Amino acid sequence: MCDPINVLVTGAAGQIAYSLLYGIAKGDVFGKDQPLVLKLLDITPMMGVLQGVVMELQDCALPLLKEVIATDKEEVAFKDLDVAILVGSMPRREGMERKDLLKANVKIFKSQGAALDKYAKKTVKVVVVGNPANTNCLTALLSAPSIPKENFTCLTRLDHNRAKAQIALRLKVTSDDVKNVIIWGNHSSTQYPDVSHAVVKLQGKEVCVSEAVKDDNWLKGDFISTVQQRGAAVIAARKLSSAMSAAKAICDHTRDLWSGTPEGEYVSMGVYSGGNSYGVPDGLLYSFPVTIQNKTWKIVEGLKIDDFSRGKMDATAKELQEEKDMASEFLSSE
Ligand code: NAX
Repeated sequence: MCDPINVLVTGAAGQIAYSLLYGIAKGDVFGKDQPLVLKLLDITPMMGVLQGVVMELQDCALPLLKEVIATDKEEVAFKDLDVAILVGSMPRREGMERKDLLKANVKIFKSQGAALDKYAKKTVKVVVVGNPANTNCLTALLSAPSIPKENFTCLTRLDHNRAKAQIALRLKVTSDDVKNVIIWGNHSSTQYPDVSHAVVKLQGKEVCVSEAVKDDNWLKGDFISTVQQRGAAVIAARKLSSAMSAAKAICDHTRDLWSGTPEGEYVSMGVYSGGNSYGVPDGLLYSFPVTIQNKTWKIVEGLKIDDFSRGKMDATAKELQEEKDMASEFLSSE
């Protein structure tokens, strides 16, 4: 067995973490022979609840879990990290303006970015989940100048999995028969779920999703809005936001970052745009199709973009630019 790695989950007393921690601790993400130390960060009023989570993790009696450290202190949580999964954020309260929400989150992710910069390993891989995920990720990245920008990613895998699942349900196959769907842009209702390059396995043969579905109106209409609005639909039905599926998506995202993507397959991930791919402006944290090898992601280049896609990709970039401008204002005034 190798040395344990240090993995942090923030928002550890929350509902996504409750579904996520077991998967990580039993080896679904870093492999069945990778021991780990789990660090759990939440805010001070949640320390009692967090102790309950610690007890349950202990009671799972998992061989890979060497130690659990629960804390409300960033200097403890961020020390020597190999992986940081930032789930905790300020939730939107009733009547709260988008601007106020952004401001509260800039404060959190500026502080956590600075803590990464100061205490974590320079090789740390950072996965931001807490919303607004793309802009929170950008805030953390900008606040951690000594860590490579490429080490920061944000979660759009839940949207990616939702898109796969909608196609699979429509074609009466399983999700693993569908590959290379893309989520472009922001993890918000402006995201663009795109299946123009996706393929599906039907009777042992790979065919384009558009040929298999044979309904362009659906693909350009209800399919897109169903994926965009899926989070709201889950809240309406469950009276709580997605947790099980979010935890699964975080496991998928982090496992791929750690071990790579399968040959011939790409996944969606929010990453730093250098301004050289698909006309997305430099400096946005935008979801692209990526492949991963040796713990390094690469944007899939050269996919053909038609006018319909172009419009949707630009609209979500515009929203991200607005969020970025607002966050920058708060970043400099904080
Ligand atoms: P919960 O409200 O159940 O849990 C959040 C936890 O974060 C709470 O325990 C809270 O005390 C803690 N927290 C707040 N501020 C903190 C800070 N500064 N440091 C450490 N912990 C802090 O929310 P949950 O359902 O678990 O969702 C967590 C976040 O994930 C939300 O922001 C949510 O919007 C976001 N999501 C993002 C998704 C994505 O695809 N990017 C999908 C799922 C989810 O909606």
